[in-house]
Amino acid sequence: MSECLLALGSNLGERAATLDSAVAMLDALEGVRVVRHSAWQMTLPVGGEHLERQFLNGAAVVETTREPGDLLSLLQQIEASHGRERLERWADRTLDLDLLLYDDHIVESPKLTLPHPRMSYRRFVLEPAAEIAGDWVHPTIGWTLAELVGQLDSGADRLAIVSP
Ligand code: A4P
Ligand code: MG
Repeated sequence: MSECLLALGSNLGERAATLDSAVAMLDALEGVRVVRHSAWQMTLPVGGEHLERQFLNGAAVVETTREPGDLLSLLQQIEASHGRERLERWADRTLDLDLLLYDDHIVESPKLTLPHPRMSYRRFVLEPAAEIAGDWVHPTIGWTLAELVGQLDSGADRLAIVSP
């Protein structure tokens, strides 16, 4: 059994209902159990000229017997079933499900990067993630999620190198 951390986001349609429904669909999958999820937080869109509306963001801890690539495909099927269209990158979306961490796996493949490459410096990801998994150590940075979110808050003049 592996433990994963997921990020959820929605900025189109009935956002809270969409995130609730995504959690229920995840939990109903064979070999997947949602252990806990964060509160849903309203956040301002970060980056991307095609992002115009406020997001509802959250995180979930999931136990699974599915392999990482298999789990990512299932996340994409749940996105599609909520009307997610991939017209351009970083566009408004009904549902985004990202795989942030899968145990302490480090993966670099065309379809999947683990840990998620942008998780360590985004407040809309780290705050809900730290709420439910603050002690989880980021496998390449070596800091806990609580420490990473604390770093965002401290405004300290430090730089974390997060990818080559
Ligand atoms: N992919 C590789 N690794 C992963 C992974 N660990 N988890 C690939 C999920 N997907 C992964 O993703 C693009 C490709 O990434 C996929 O084909 C998958 O194989 P996508 O979901 O199709 O497209 P996207 O979400 O538009 O792109 P991306 O790069 O995932 O965007 P981000 O980084 O998720 O940023 N502001 C706020 N406030 N809240 C948000 O939720 N989200 C974004 C999107 C920008 N600004 C935001 C928010
Ligand atoms: Mg995504």
